[in-house]
Amino acid sequence: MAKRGAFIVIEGLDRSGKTTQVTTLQARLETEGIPVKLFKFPDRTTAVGNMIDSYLRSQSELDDRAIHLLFSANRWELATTIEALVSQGTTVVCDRYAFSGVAFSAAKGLPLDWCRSPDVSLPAPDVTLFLDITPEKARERGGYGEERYEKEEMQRKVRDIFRDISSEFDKGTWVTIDAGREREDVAVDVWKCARPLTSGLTSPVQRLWETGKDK
Ligand code: Z5A
Ligand code: MG
Repeated sequence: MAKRGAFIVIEGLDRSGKTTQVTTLQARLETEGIPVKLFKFPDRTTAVGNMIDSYLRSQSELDDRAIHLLFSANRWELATTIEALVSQGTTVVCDRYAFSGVAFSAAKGLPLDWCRSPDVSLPAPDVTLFLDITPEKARERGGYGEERYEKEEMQRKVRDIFRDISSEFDKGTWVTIDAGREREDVAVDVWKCARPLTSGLTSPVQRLWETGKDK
């Protein structure tokens, strides 16, 4: 049976080092000769992504539900590409995904189930590596920037919701990594989790949240 690539998502709070770690993982996979493609959500380069970018930089206002649906649409517009790459044997590494979508919108007060629904049936990651960091540690990394949501109170709420989301997954598909350490130490843990998946998988890609609970 032909083997497919893995779908690996790195999630986490602001300044937890997601972009640093996806880049390091991509380089490591390339060194090992494993075909890899990186995605980042929001993907601000698409038409939908442009609207999201403008909202995040407070250059436009949108209803909370409208922006939530745009974040989801931004994933759906790339879902087929992700699935095709994975089925051709490429490992896809993704910087944020639907879990950020749910966590940030639910932190604004939207119901969790409503937040989840537009992302139901997206390709499900084979593993989600959640980079956990305290707001205090995150602040040490240069403080919060200018964008919407980059406020400590918001980040605390988001962290609590990520905890709730993680409890729905088993330990094999959701791994929490202490991201308050040195870059290299975090990268070692990321690699430990990613490596076993990169020798090729035979199981089909699952669909996110289709049964209500992911296992
Ligand atoms: N959002 C949403 O609401 N709904 C959705 O569906 C999605 C997203 C997908 C923009 O996301 C906002 O969109 C985000 C969630 C919301 N709002 N917030 N907050 P984004 O992904 O575009 O945000 P970003 O600015 O790229 O990521 P980030 O979270 O701020 O940073 P990061 O990628 O986690 O960290 P980093 O860029 O790798 O590192 C940050 C700094 O720390 C940098 O100077 C590094 O050199 C340094 N760093 C990294 N690792 C370490 C360690 N281990 N030690 C010390 N310093 C470190
Ligand atoms: Mg980033």
